[in-house]
Amino acid sequence: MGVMINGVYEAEDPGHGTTQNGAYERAKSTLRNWITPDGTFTPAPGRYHLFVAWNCPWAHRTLLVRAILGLQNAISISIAKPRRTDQGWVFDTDGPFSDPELQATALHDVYARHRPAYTGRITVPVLWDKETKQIVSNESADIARMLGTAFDPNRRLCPPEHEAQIDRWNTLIHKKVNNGVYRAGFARTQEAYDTDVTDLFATLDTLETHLTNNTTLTGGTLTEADLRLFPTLARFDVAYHYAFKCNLAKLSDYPALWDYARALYALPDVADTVKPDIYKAGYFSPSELRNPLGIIPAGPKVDWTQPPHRTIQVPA
Ligand SMILES: N[C@@H](CCC(=O)N[C@@H](CS)C(=O)NCC(=O)O)C(=O)O
Repeated sequence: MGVMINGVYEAEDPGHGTTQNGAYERAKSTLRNWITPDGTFTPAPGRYHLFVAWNCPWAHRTLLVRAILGLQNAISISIAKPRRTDQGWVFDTDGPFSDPELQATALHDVYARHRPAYTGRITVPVLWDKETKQIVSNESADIARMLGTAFDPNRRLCPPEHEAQIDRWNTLIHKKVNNGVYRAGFARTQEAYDTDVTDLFATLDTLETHLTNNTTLTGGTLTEADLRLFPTLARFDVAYHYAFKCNLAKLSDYPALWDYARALYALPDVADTVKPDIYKAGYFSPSELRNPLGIIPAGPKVDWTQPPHRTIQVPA
């Protein structure tokens, strides 16, 4: 973990994210502008660039919206290497983990290009504006919503009539599932871990019941809420179950959730965003507290291609 202070990247930030009772608190995103039809940042194909890492679940939600809406040509990407270094997220000079847009060697260079005296955490995803050469946003929830609305006038992934329901699912799932696995994995006391792991599995039980009776979270066609749940499900068995001690059950032990996850995986272009070996490399990175030697476990083998029993429709 690291932080940038007045444009200088500091590798060590040992206190990051832990409160007095040992519970993990995620830092708030600081750059939160929006793409709108009439503001500084207008929607235009080719104007924006996303900095991501395959293993980051927050980046994954933005990649899923981009894939489902077919925005791969409209929004270019740079993919950071799965393992962070003492420079945080880094890029190679060429190959799949290089940065074709700014030729940055580390993500902190991108933040420094935005503001030379930047102070704050250096996180993916980052949405970059090639025209004004600045960061639009480093908050994945906002990026997912703005790609799904500014770049799709029909708001297929967030139809106004379902927006309140989508927001309710997003709030629950963010707190108890997307961030819940991190709270369990980063807890520094038994009490904090016990609370978070119990909340996580209680919420998975709720989702299992809901998805036994419904094809998707809103019950109809795919929405943004499903794309915000999926990144945690995609990482669950290969990463969170072991690396974050979320081991009361595996995803594959939940018939409906596992079927739903495979139905999402089967949607066009979604499989291209799922990288189990990279999840393992990232989540089993050397960590003094969780995995000092950085050894990556061999299993488990998860077969995402088993045909699901349900079909999820992408809204036309
Ligand atoms: N609120 C941010 C959180 C993003 C985030 O925490 N990303 C992680 C990777 S999964 C990161 O870049 N961490 C680097 C750090 O905190 O130093 C969002 O959802 O966009």
